[in-house]
Amino acid sequence: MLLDLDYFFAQCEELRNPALKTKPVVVCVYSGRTEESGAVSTSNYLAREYGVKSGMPIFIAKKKLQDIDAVFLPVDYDYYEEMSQRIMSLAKTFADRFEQVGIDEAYLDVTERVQGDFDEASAFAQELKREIKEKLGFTCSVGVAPNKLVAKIAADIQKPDGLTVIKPGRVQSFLNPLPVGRLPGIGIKTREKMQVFGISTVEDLAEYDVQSLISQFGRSLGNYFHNASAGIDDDPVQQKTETESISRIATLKENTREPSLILEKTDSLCEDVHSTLLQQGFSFRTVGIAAVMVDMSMKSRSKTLENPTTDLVILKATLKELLQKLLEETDLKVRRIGVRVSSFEKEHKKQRPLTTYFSQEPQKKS
Ligand code: DCP
Ligand code: CA
Ligand code: CA
Repeated sequence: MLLDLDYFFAQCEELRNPALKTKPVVVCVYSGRTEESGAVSTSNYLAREYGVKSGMPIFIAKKKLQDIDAVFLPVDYDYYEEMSQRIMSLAKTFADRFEQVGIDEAYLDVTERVQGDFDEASAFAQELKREIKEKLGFTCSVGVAPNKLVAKIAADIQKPDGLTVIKPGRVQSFLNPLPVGRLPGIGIKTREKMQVFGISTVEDLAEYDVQSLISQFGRSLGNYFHNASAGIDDDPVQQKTETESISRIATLKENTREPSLILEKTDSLCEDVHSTLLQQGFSFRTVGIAAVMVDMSMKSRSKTLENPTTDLVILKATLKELLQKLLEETDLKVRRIGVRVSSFEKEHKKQRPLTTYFSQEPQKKS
């Protein structure tokens, strides 16, 4: 399931002041240069009826709502964050695995709970929506589907307060008529390019030869577009752990660009990070390198692996690859070097939340 809260910032505002509910409400990020400069963060659905949209300059929104009893409010992120946390903690109790993506959105893997039954999943989604509404006062839209990609698209189909369930056998017929721009990762530029090849709907994309897509967009994007058009996505719902990253940084014996000297250090940092990982029962997916150069400037690089791993050999090899790329970007010598792993998943269940280590010196081993 993908859960997305409706007109989130504006709904937060309505909740704290119910009198707003009958008026167009526009939440604004004022840039402070002039009284009206800045952009619309979001608006309630009443304001949207007048053509107000996220990202629109405030003065245009004001023009659209001229002579109308509309309310313009500045963003209050702290308050929205607090509301988000309450809703997400409740939603989390509905999932086998829960992955929040952004302030008002989360994926819930409920496969085990509903034993793979989509009718049951549908009832379960209704129950989730009802609880969020009754306990916290918010409406949301939910998409239920065999994977994250389709669930996300489904959630966007019916808003606000929607529920869209796409059973496995209906994925292709659901996607076919949609404009390609509904697929995540297809923005205006890609859309225009595809238009030239006569691709405007997902069906057009699905029928387009994959090799031609690859030659136009490169292997990885070409394959992604091809799979996405068939509703194929095997990205798992990834439950984030409390610790977000583990990192170690150390000063080199001398300033150098010699890879073998730097790798000696990163290898020992990797070993250190790795043993902490094992103690905490995490596997990682993202590996990063950071270097402080002789002029004290910072350079960093990171890579996200296809699958989570706990393998020290992979960690070291990825670091080596990243170091190479990093050195290609500069002529300066390296002064300090750091290793970071993140995007954790729990390997075993019985872990407690533990400390986060940011930029600590490695402890000397005696
Ligand atoms: N947001 C923003 N600027 C944007 C887009 C979004 O500040 N250009 C903020 C305000 C939104 C929140 O992020 O309330 C969530 O974004 P959504 O895209 O989910 O939009 P809404 O929740 O506002 O509306 P919808 O009902 O369409 O989901
Ligand atoms: Ca939303
Ligand atoms: Ca959203």
